[in-house]
Amino acid sequence: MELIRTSLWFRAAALVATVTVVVAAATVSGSATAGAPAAPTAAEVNAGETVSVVRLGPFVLPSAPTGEMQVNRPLPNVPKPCEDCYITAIEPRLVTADGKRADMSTGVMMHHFVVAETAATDPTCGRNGIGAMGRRLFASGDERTPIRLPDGFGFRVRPGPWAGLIELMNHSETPQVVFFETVVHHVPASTPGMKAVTPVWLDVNNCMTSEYAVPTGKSATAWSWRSSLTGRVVAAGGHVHAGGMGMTLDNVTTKARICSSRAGYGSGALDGLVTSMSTCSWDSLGALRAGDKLTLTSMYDAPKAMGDVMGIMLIAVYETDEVDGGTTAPAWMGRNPQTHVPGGAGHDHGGGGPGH
Ligand SMILES: [Cu+2]
Repeated sequence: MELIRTSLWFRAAALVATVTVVVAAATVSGSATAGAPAAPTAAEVNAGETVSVVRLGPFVLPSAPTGEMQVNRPLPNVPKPCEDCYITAIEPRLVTADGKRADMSTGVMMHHFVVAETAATDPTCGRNGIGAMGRRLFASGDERTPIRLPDGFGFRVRPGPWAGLIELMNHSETPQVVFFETVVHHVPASTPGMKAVTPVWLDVNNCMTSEYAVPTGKSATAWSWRSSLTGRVVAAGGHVHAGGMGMTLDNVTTKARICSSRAGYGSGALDGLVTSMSTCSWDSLGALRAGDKLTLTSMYDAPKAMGDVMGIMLIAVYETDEVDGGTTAPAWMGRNPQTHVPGGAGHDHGGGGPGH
């Protein structure tokens, strides 16, 4: 994936990856939208779960004398949190060497992290474009959305390598060293009753750079996919950039809303930045049959026209013929995004380089 558009690209120092098994509760960045109900996240450690922290880094971010410094690199071998296990929750974070949150309050932006199973084929891209890296499994933007699957569901970790991509930015005039971590909850594969889910990546500009253009003001951009899977959607979470209101996912064939993922915005040093996306997680967010048309709609209220925003939703599908099983998800998980987009959204952080 060739996204290097700055001469200031810098190859980071040798990558050291470690997996630490932590038995205590995970820490969670509390960024849920005030007052709104939230889907279950990685905040709690459920009975039988082990929590592992997969740490990537250090990433050395040089100072940004001309506005921003970018580290954009493939990660050919991302360590797995466990083997022969199910992942039940994931929380991404970007931290300094002493474990403090690294973010735009000190000029650091977590642009994106994507991890894929290299031996598996991506459900929506095949091996085309970004699908060359394999089946996309999990991703994080600067909002660092934690996701928890409903009780009894898990992503089955299978033999074979994982690979990733990471892009980080330093907008400050001070060099910085950061680590990317995923806090992963998992249970052994032998856990009775666990149901495996399939990760499916839905994207307004799928298989390519994921970037698309929005005009000034309100816009809704739709993208559709004919499902190749039969089952139930059990989890979903979106990703938009500054200026985004959120996104919805509908099964157009059955005329059913599956999930609405709303953007939340920060304040103070994080003013104008997306700091949270709501997620949906339930044992049935909606039935899905092979051939059904799924439509993703990405909504922006942009203070200016932008050429490089994103609209991505990752969903987890429990493949089963019992598509009408499970229980009905609470109505708020399907509500339209109604987030107010602050006036500062979409501004350049230092300007000149790639957008965010
Ligand atoms: Cu993005």
